[in-house]
Amino acid sequence: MVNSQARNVVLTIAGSDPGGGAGIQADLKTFAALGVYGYSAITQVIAQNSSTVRDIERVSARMIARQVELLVQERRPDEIKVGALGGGAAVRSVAKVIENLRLEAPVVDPVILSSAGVRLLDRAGEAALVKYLIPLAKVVTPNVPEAQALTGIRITNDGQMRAAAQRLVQMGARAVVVKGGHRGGSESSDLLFDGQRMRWLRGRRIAGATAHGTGCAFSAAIAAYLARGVELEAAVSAAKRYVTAALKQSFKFGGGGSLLEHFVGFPRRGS
Ligand code: PXL
Repeated sequence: MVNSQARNVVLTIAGSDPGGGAGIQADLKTFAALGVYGYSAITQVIAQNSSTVRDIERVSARMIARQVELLVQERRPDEIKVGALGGGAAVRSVAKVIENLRLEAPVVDPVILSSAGVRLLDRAGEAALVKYLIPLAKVVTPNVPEAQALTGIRITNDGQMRAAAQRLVQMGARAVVVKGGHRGGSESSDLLFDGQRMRWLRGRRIAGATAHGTGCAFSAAIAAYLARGVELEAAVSAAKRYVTAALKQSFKFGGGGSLLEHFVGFPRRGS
């Protein structure tokens, strides 16, 4: 037995997807696949499978903070990823615990809607995200609908995507990746802005890929690469390559939605 300070530890603070395609479960698989140890604090328990969200029970703001506090007592995480939070009280609680314990600036995936169209953050939560959590973020990773909701900028072209990225940095994020996948078309290109430089991460849409939880895997992978000491731009590029590979290998159970293959390149049973 070794007392291993050498292990890289990433904490995810997010909702539970019992189907394992998104949320906490997707984050933990991503962390494992990328060689970092995963801590996880649950913000909401969601009854869902790969295609349907049926019911949501929020974990109290106090209980969210408690989970984080006890983990941090034992081992301070090298990086933190924040996903679906539910409401304003959870957002404030997460921002407060990060500030009070002087934790690493988080990778914030500003999840508002699930892929099934159900709200995973209410209106008060959106306002709290802008007020308390975006200003703490090391990088924030909205898709196009989230970037529109947070900035009020309508996005249908590259210029508007750049404007939204600039706005999110003005709102206090150190860096932002606006993910272009929801724009449709044959491309799926993302835009990284770190306050200095804009950089397009070009990608092609993968035909027929409908998996939910791509945003979860993407932000979790960014946090994992950062924990391994990779700098931001390289971490974001590597995360995009990881999600692309996981999407190419995605699969379905019966008639459900598709599920990412988080363990790309690992041996497995079944096809
Ligand atoms: O992909 C957004 C998302 C985030 N978090 C949880 C989810 C989903 C989508 O379904 O279930 C827990």
